[in-house]
Amino acid sequence: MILHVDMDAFFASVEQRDNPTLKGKPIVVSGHSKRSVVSTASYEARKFGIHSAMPVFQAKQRCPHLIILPGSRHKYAMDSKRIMAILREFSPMVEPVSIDEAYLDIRGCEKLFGPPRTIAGKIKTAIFNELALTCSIGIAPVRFLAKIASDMDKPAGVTFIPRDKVEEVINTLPIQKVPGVGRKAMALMASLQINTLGDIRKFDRSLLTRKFGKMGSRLYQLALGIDDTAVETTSVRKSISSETTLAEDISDPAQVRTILLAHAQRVGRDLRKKEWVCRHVSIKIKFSDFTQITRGKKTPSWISSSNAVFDEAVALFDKVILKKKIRLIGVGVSDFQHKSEPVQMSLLPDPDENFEKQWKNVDHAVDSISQKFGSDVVKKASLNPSGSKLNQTRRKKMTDKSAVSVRITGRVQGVFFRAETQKAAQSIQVEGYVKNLADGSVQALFQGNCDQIEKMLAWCRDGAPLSKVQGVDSQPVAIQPEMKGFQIRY
Ligand code: TTP
Ligand code: MG
Repeated sequence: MILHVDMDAFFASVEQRDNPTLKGKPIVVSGHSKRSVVSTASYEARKFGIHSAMPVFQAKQRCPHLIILPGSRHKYAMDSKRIMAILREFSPMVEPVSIDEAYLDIRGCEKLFGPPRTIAGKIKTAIFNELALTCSIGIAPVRFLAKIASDMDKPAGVTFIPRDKVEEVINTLPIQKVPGVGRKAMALMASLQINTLGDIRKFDRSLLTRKFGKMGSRLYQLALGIDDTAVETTSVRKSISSETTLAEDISDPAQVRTILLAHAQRVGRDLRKKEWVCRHVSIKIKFSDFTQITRGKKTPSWISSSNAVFDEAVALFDKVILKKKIRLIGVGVSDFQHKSEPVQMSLLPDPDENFEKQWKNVDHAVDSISQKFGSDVVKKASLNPSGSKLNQTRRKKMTDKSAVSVRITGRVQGVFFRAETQKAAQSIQVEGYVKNLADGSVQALFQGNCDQIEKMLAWCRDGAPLSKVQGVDSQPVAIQPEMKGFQIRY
């Protein structure tokens, strides 16, 4: 069976979720100029006959109190990423086809998650719990019918077309609903009295091909319930990266190096987990004015040790002339191959070979400890230059106030996680904030005495009931004197 998942009024729903005062109101996402068209309309606006691609001035005429929002592609892309990640928890065969829709081949997943309708229900719940957004799902034995089905009961509906209902659906399906049948083809369809997909079967294939070209032959197949288009997954990852938006903008190169090291460790760990080696390292820096640069280089040999990634990243960073403060730092690797694949050996002896071997041993030890106890347990000494500041403070006095900046990765970007974190923080009585970062992780700042902070970190590691925490990295930061209570920031 194939599932087609399509988000409901995607851009508009994201806006309504992030600003509850927009809930239940007619809104559109679009530009404000005379020439702008609606990219999407909330279901409340659709009641006025407003739809995608309609000029905004016309939409305004239909609904004078229409709220027009500029939207943020970046924000929608982040939600889209999270949606696709949720879908991949249900099947390895996921094919995203646009920012808000994807096909899933659920063959073989039924033992794990139940029959198709149950899987669809679980997907809807997972997306809603994590992102507070609704979707509609179509289920059918072939791809094109799954897509058609997802549109049959919008919003928030699940439509199942079982095998024995396929013929009935085809016989009654208006031909214009078939993907690919545009306005031009429709005129010809009318002249041939083709009103439903089933009507196609009245004609032979060669006539359909003559009249409609390639599409004619495809329609002939579809009318017979045949659609060989498989769900294509592009499971090969092209890059691995790790980045953080900093709690405060920084300009101290030593601090930047510490952060580069943390990212190199994370990226290196991912590489080794997959048993890959890489040939390209890059860094990304976003400045306080939101301008961004990336710098990359091919490495002299295939690498997988965190230290080698770090060295390349630092070499790239050292060439950057810093004129502005930095708000985001990231490290990425790409150009992979499996570590067992033969590599072109250098003709000259590699002076770094022994060095790389030593680091492999260190990485191995760090990876196995991280796997057992979580990624924040072991860090290279240079990450904690003064031995953990948190530990020092604890040695001094457990009741001393301190603050830590925390990055939590995994399936954590959801309203629930933020709300649960706030609740936990309030009950443990730490001050601070929690917010989602654009890369899908969560950033928090906890401020309180050391045992309160430890409790809070332990809570994060265990995670909220509906989340899946993968890593909790904490770094001591300066105490924020103005902080009062614990807030959710957006
Ligand atoms: P759609 O899935 O076509 O529409 P939708 O999700 O807004 O509404 P529905 O409930 O009917 O599925 O498109 C997904 C997003 O793509 C949509 O929210 C905005 C964007 N989009 C455009 O930018 N321009 C367009 O012309 C269309 C159709 C969509
Ligand atoms: Mg949609």
